[in-house]
Amino acid sequence: MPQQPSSFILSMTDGLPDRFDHHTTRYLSAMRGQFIDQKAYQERLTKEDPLLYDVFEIKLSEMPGELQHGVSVIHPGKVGDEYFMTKGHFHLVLDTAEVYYCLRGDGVMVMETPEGDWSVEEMHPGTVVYVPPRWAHRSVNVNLESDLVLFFVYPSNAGHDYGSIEQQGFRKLILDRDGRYEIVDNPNWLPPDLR
Ligand code: PAN
Ligand code: ZN
Repeated sequence: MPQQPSSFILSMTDGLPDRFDHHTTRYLSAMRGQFIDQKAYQERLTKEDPLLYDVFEIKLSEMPGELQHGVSVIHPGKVGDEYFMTKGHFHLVLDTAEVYYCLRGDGVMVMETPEGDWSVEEMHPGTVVYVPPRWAHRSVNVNLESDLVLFFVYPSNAGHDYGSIEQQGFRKLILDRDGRYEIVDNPNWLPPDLR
């Protein structure tokens, strides 16, 4: 059934929506294999299983033409030198794009095409990031004191392919170096000819 017109409010103080239908939580335990420092990952996990991010979504039909939208909140922290981040994905319908609007905090959007082209866009409150069709995307919180809060919009029929980027890895890692973020080559990245 097509969607009825609707609205909700994003708080001007914390960026959180006053209404949502879906709340997804991703804990450290769900991020096995995502962080480069496996030892630090295991050590942390034996002590605790922190919440890395929340996603609040308004539930819509997946009919082409609808626009899925919501808010993701990536909490501050690191595993080894690597900042807390989302899993990241390609859209299953590869030719679908996404728009992100940063409401709070400081972060980067790490993006990559199936051919291995890459891009890293900085995000601060007010930044709009356009993720073009075909680009995998991952949000990284580079501020260790604050949540990174992002509003996003994408075609409802886009779907999520987590497997491809999980298998090949993102080409670039975002690591903390003396309190600043650095973009570093991922030694485990599989280039297109080796996949
Ligand atoms: C976002 C992401 C959200 C969480 O809604 O799904 O930020 O990231 P992961 O899905 O990679 O865990 C989006 O990009 N949707 O398409
Ligand atoms: Zn997406």
